[in-house]
Amino acid sequence: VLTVHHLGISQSDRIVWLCEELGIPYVLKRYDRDPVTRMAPAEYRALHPFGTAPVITDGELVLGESGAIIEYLCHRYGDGRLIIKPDASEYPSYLFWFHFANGSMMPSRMAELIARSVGDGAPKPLIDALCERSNRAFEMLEERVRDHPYLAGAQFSAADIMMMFPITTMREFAPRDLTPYPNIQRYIQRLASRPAFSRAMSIADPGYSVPLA
Ligand SMILES: N[C@@H](CCC(=O)N[C@@H](CS)C(=O)NCC(=O)O)C(=O)O
Repeated sequence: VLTVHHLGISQSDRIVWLCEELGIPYVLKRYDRDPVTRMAPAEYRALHPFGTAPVITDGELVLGESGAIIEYLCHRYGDGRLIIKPDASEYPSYLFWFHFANGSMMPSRMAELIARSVGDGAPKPLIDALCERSNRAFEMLEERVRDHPYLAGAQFSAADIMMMFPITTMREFAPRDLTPYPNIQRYIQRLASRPAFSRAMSIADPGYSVPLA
């Protein structure tokens, strides 16, 4: 049986959302973060050598990394739905944004978080450069969703599932005022209005409301 190991208020909510979108049966196992460090508890770490969320288990298989899990589930259990096919004109955009979410956007958000938390302990030009990277990511996204409802274009895809966390829940850790980004605000509302999204969030983190606005 497919088990989604969900660390509370984390990137693993993507996997619950994906399963709800695709109607894939799964068992949810929820773990709370360590109350002091906010890191994954020992029980979660023991699941996978890297020990970060998300992790799924499927029979003998233990798989980590959001992007890998999403591709695995879409292909193995979802008939390739939510993946844009290589012959589609939107394929390169789909690939770019799917990978940009975790390959560049999340690292830039993490760098911003660290730069801001070390404060005076780091040279200001370095802090500015790190924050500027994150600014660029938001500006690019703002531009992309100006005329496209979804990252791949007209069609909702796995790239949108990858992108939601860095622009919503991640703002709890690395604050970001969305006032300068009206298109991103509309994009977030568009994704959040999907029934599978609200269902997934109430299953994954009952009582928590994802910062949308
Ligand atoms: N690129 C990884 C990032 C995983 C990651 O950093 N997850 C965080 C949750 S948002 C985590 O597990 N933090 C707790 C810890 O590191 O102990 C993925 O998408 O799977």
